[in-house]
Amino acid sequence: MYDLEKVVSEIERKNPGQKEFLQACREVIESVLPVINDNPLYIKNKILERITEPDRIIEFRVCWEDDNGEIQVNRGWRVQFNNAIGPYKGGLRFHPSVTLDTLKFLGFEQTFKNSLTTLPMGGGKGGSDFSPKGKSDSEILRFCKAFMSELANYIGPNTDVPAGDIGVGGREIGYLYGQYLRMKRENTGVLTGKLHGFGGSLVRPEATGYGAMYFAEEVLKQAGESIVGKRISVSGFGNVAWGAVKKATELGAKVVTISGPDGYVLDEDGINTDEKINYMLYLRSSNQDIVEPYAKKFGAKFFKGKKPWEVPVDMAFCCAIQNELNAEDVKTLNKNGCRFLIETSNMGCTADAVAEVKKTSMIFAPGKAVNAGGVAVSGLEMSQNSAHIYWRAEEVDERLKHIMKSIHSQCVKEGTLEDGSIDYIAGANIAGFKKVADAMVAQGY
Ligand code: 2IT
Repeated sequence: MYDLEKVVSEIERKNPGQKEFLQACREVIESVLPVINDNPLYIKNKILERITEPDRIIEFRVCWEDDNGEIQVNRGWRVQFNNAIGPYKGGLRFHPSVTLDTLKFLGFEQTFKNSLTTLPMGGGKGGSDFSPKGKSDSEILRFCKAFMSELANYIGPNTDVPAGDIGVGGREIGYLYGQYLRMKRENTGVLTGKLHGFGGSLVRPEATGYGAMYFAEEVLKQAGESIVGKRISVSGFGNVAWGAVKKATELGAKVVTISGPDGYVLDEDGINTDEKINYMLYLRSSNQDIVEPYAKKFGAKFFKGKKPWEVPVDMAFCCAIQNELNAEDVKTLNKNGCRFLIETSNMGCTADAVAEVKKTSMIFAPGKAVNAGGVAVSGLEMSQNSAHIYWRAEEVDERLKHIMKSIHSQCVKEGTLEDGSIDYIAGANIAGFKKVADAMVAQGY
């Protein structure tokens, strides 16, 4: 029999100082420990010890020349976490906050998320401490070439298929893929999130945000409600927030906030026209990491240095970065009548925030279920690439909807409590875990 605190302190001893990885491990283990303690095969096969240890970590130096001719040195990683159910799959993050700790937590989460999608994908994550902020297009190109020159040795369409994440969008994926093609001369589609003209799936750019809304619709349906007329706050302004705002508006909800490191925008009229929604794409491609220009352009309010959680809403979607929403924010949301907290970024809520939500009647949906639509459509991109075909947008969107519904059903199946309410955290963790654990048992050590 495993004891939670003993297990967690052993992981802490093995991974000193890796707070985010430990936070992610604790959350999953809390949910799955009863399942493990109940299954002699999981215990005998040391599944818990094995599943919290990445298969391997690749760390490399990335040297590139800036526009002044000066050599810059960054660090790059690929964490190949678990390939029991399919090739390693997960994004690349370029952000100054990236450390090995960050990528281990993301790779760990990705393993269970990918399992939930129903598609055959293992878990991986990579990236660099490179900051795209203020960089010119040629600097981004030179960095991407240097990064891929090293990474290309470790990836392949049946071994490891990276994609985008924070700081890595269509442009960066294009540059990375171009370098891979120059080196390997293999059009196998080894990265997902490519532009449509060279193998990218339609709906991939929208997929994470759309998927989050499809999942939220299921949560609402389960609670006997509808998304129509709901007032929503969103944090972030990047790819995920963009897709979420677009779909929420289309489904009849009203999104009133977006945010950046500079503060948040409150648009009481709703971020609801093509011009407003597409302006988010402009903000992102400008590489400045700010949202204030939106307020100036559309006559909305801007709150410098603040987070959007103080705005009264029915539903809150955190779409920016890990640990962006804390216990105080949950208290404020709850006090102001918010009833649904939909974690859309990876581990967007601190452990204290999650504990706080549990004290309220708010319904909480965890990131690894909510945001799985992005990697799911990446999986669909892999299928299209290996079959050398393209699917129509409607077909991809239909499959995405189906996958999000299936993730919701898995959460209900594994997370329904005695009183009939649903613990979405337990549901997602247990469902995601079981498939990977069973594969590991079947494959031996
Ligand atoms: O966190 C995520 O799931 C992603 N960044 C997307 C990964 C992917 O392979 O599409």
